[in-house]
Amino acid sequence: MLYPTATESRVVVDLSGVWKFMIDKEVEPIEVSQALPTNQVMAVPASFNDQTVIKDIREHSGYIWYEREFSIAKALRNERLVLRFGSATHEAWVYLNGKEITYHKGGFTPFEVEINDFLLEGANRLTVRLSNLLDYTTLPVGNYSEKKGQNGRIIHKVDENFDFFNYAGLHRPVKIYSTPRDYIEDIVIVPEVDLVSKKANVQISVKATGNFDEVRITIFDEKGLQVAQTSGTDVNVAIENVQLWQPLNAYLYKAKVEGMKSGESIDVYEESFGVRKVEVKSGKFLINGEPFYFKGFGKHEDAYVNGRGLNEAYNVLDINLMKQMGANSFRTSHYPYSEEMMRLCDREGIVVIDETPAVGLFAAFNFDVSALETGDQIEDDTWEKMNTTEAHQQVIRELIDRDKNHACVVMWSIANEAATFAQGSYEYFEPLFSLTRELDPQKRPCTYVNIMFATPNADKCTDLVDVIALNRYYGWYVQTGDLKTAEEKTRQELVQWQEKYPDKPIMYTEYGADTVAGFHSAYGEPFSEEYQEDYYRLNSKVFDEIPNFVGEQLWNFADFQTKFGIVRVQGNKKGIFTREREPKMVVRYLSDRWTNIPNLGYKK
Ligand code: BDP
Repeated sequence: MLYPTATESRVVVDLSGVWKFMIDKEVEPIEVSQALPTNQVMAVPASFNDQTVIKDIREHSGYIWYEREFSIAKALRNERLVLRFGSATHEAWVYLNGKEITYHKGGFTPFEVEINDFLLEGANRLTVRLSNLLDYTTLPVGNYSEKKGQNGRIIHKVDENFDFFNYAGLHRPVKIYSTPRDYIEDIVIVPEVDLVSKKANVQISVKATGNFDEVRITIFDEKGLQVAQTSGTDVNVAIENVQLWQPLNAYLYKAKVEGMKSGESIDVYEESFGVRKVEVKSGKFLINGEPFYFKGFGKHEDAYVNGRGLNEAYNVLDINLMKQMGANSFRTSHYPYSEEMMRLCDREGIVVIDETPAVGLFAAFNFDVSALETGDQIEDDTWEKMNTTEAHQQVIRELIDRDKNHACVVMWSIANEAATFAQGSYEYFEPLFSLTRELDPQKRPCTYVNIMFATPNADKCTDLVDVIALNRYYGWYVQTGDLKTAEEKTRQELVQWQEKYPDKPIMYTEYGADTVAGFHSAYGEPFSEEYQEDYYRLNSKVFDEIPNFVGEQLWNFADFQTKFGIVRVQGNKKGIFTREREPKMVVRYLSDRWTNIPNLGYKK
């Protein structure tokens, strides 16, 4: 699915701004033929939760309504007009002038609908009903329950089966874009490169809808100079002396795709792309033929006031903070991030592990991992209870459809901390990995992020992954405060993985310790800034001993909001930056380490 941009033939109308807003009390039905009966307002894009200072709204589980009016300029009336949501979290029913025009489930991927047939002259009323409910059929997974309140009103409850606040709303831009009636619907770009001759062969497939005499494709370099031109909907374009897209040294070409009629350009779309090669070979993760070392983070889309809503200034700042530290990558934990962020990463050369919203696929999820110390078997029936296959397939389709052309995306993460140690997990995941590999035109490596219970002996799904991606909390959830034993345990386990899977690269996708900014301890106690630094130092030491260890993405970039719980004080404090992006002490140590580790060739 193409990102909506203005071109010589297309106009984009941004519907961001202040919308009408209403919580659905479910006392009487809402009449979509009428304007929403509310004076409350809400900024879009943003989460609704932190904008009103009303507890009932902040914690509302159930249905909510948004509405605004817009008009379409006469000049655009004869164009094809498409209404597009960057995301609507988690389920959306969309009405235009009182008629339902589309529906979408899944809170982190875009969807769109043609609106010409529903438009009125003058003011048009756009109404959106959202649900933020999550259960065992949705991704993320929520523990859903309901009870009857006063007047028989249903009170919904979602207990997040994951460790971040269930922010919801119109999180990403809502736009109307125009195209001519005959238009370019999609573009798939697969660059292949011979690293020795520096010659690229770029396969470009165009899906054009309507009648064109010709589809013309022109490639431009970064200076705007024409590199190649050809015609067709399935073409191979050669680029000599190609400039590679490298980590932190991005180079983007532009493919200008034109639908032509009688020699005239009717529809134009411009898609940027980078040429780079990603491979997993003999325990290494290669980018452009050289071993890449991941330095970076698990993150969240999370900020004051905006919640999980798009915040481009934060995105730019976060990437600048990463670059200043010598980091080169992050994972979109635990859901697909905004398209704007993915485009920024392409531009900035930030390497991304692109994750689905499959989090919480572990029925017995809580923070008690004591079984790891006692060696007890944990009882788990996740794969009998979960009914997420359909949602999982859908989001894999939508994510690949959206992100397939991004140079920054080097790997797909199919899930975070699923019960891959439990009976039935292989049967659940095998078809999803096959689907991903089949759908991805660039055939990127795939992984899932492994939970601590899924030890080398217990895990049932490692055969499916190209890279072993581990979340480990030795010295935090286990061996709390005992970094000496934590170091031994870390080493012991990593050595086991290395021996059992000598051909698979291994990386950490999470490790961290809650740290209260400004809390110091002469004894290096847990929660202090000293402890956080000691914790990272010990991990680094072990990482450097393991030959196939190809990357460290710590948890988390910044402190973030979670649900309440006795192990959370105003959220998760494992950030190495606070939620305001002030550095904790450890940032100096990590910056020093990372600036001394090259992006390529650290572990030959
Ligand atoms: C892991 C999860 C992550 C949590 C983190 C933690 O993947 O979402 O926030 O641990 O406990 O279980 O801090």
